[in-house]
Amino acid sequence: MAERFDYKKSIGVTLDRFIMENQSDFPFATGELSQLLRDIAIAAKIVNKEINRAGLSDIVGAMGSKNVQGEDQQRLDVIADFRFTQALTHGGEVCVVVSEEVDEIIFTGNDDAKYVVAIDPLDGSSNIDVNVAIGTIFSIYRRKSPLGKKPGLDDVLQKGTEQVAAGYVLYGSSTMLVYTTGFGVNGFTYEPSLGEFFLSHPNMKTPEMGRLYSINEGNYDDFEDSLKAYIQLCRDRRYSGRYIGSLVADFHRNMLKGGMYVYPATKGSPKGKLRLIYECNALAFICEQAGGMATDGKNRILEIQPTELHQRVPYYVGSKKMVEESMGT
Ligand code: AHM
Ligand code: MG
Repeated sequence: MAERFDYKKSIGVTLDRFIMENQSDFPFATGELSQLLRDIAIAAKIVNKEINRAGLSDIVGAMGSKNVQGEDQQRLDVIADFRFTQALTHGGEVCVVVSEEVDEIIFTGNDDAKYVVAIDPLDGSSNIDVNVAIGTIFSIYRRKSPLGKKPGLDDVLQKGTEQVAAGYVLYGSSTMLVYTTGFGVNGFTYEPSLGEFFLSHPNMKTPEMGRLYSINEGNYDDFEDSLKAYIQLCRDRRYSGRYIGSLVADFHRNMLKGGMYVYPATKGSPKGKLRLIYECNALAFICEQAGGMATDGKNRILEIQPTELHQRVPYYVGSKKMVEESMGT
């Protein structure tokens, strides 16, 4: 007799199902956060499609196709910004969006909505046009101002500890969406033929100690002496230097394999390069949830009170023991 199929065996958990099943993590949840996460996932699928077609854009452009804004061509980071802001505005759960791509706060007009989103729609600008992995980074906060009123800057300038969820999308050799709501970190891999993200990396944890260090060593001469000494220690220990120059990709690899990413203060950029609200807080939240650590070289990233939208901070993030060692603790 032919072997029977086991119909009870799971065929995989989709992102939508996972979000729905875990909604009960939030007492009194009304489903708005779940819907918001699903909106982000839909925009990510669209952006993923645009990125995959990017190499064809000249060819398609020559065939007369228009992009999202009716123009002949747009840079991918502008397209990504449009797609995410569009999804978050139409979704109805978000009262305010702030984007690394836009100078000012974006009011969605949904003044009854409870959530605020900070997003870097497409990070890794130097890699966008050269077919190297890039990413989207997002943080979700609960608004501070009363429902129904026009939201303001105070709704956005919240410490990272206030995040209710954060995540990133990595457009790499496969596309992944990784997020946390403060109950561990879960990663989903995109299956393009089905148009679905499937749970592939449940309950992600990062090794306590790693052997990878990711830093732009071209800036070495501008580093503080303590950081120079730590980099020298990494070299002495024959750790591997790995630097893509795409934060999400460097972060993701280090989280899985164990390692540390640093964008320090340099003489040219005394506050570092990366942005607290759009890039650092989300990945710090995820890293801590996975057992890692994130600091500005001295203080915990998540406890820094932002004072301006596009504020920069020095950034040390990754395996706990490496970050501690690099801070001399
Ligand atoms: P961006 O927001 O303009 O893309 O800059 C952020 C990126 C990070 O993804 C990356 O880690 C870093 O800048 C690389 O900077 P550098 O080229 O100075 O090493
Ligand atoms: Mg960026």
